[in-house]
Amino acid sequence: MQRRSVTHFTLAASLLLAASGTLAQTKWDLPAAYPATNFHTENLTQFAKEIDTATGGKLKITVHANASLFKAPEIKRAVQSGQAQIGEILLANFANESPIYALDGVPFLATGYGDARKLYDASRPAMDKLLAAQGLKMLYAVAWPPQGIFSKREVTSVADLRGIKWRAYSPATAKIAELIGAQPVQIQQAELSQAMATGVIESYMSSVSTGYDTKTYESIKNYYDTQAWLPKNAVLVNLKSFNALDAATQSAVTKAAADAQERGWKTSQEKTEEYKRLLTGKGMTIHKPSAKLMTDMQQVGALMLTDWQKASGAEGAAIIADYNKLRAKK
Ligand code: PCA
Repeated sequence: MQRRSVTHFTLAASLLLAASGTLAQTKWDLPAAYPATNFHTENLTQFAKEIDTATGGKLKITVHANASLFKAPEIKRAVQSGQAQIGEILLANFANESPIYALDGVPFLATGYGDARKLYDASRPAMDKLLAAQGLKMLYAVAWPPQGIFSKREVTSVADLRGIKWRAYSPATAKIAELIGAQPVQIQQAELSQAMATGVIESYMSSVSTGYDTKTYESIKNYYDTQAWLPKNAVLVNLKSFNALDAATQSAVTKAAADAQERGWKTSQEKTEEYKRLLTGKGMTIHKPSAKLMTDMQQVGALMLTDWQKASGAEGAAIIADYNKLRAKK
């Protein structure tokens, strides 16, 4: 008897608590790999804030910047396994899992923001299918600025890069090293400053944004603006965690994600010029690559595209066909 009344009381109390919303708060951890001041991370912080506001504090997302919670290559696995509910990854890092991710590292397929966006749109259905099969859902993706070459040495053709210590951040950037005869070393951005300071690397391909964030100008003075491709960061959520949210919270997340995506692409493009100015101010020379360097690099891109087409088969061909359709529209 005594026992039953306690049970009733507990039940009534929890119903009351649930009704007032105090039991309904959800907390998510969001591991990210880039510094808090990077434009992707700032965008994530705003995204989290907007969700907090829109849900009246029901969903709280904590952004863990600079690979402080998980290292860059571990973030995807952490979200898949539910160790983190949401996370930001660099799609190209997962090229070995599927050609759909590898597409994000193919040089000279899409070299400006307009084309990069079209390639993203064309790849999104295949990407969504792949992610769903892995228990994940993409909330949004944003391009990095175009990729160019940072080098200690002045470079007029890829022959000048032969034998050089080259930092790679993805399978594709390691493949480029292999094709040009450089020596690749896998280093994520969070460890890049130290690798340069200790002389572990003397060149790498990335964006002016990363060049600035990692103070590359302190050891490397040349940047060749090859505008080879624009890899993307993507914000992924664990499907179970997302499905556990009520409908109103889900739509608040989706809405904030759509806004973050538009804001992110715009900021990325606008900041490209600003980062060039900042790097120049710090003593870096932004070079227009020589015609020879460009044709050499384009050859590398053509080889990598052929490999990608072989690996991706009919699914890849459909993406490229959609991409070309979007480009023809103008
Ligand atoms: N910066 C990241 C990936 C692409 C980019 O522009 C990096 O260098 O690690």
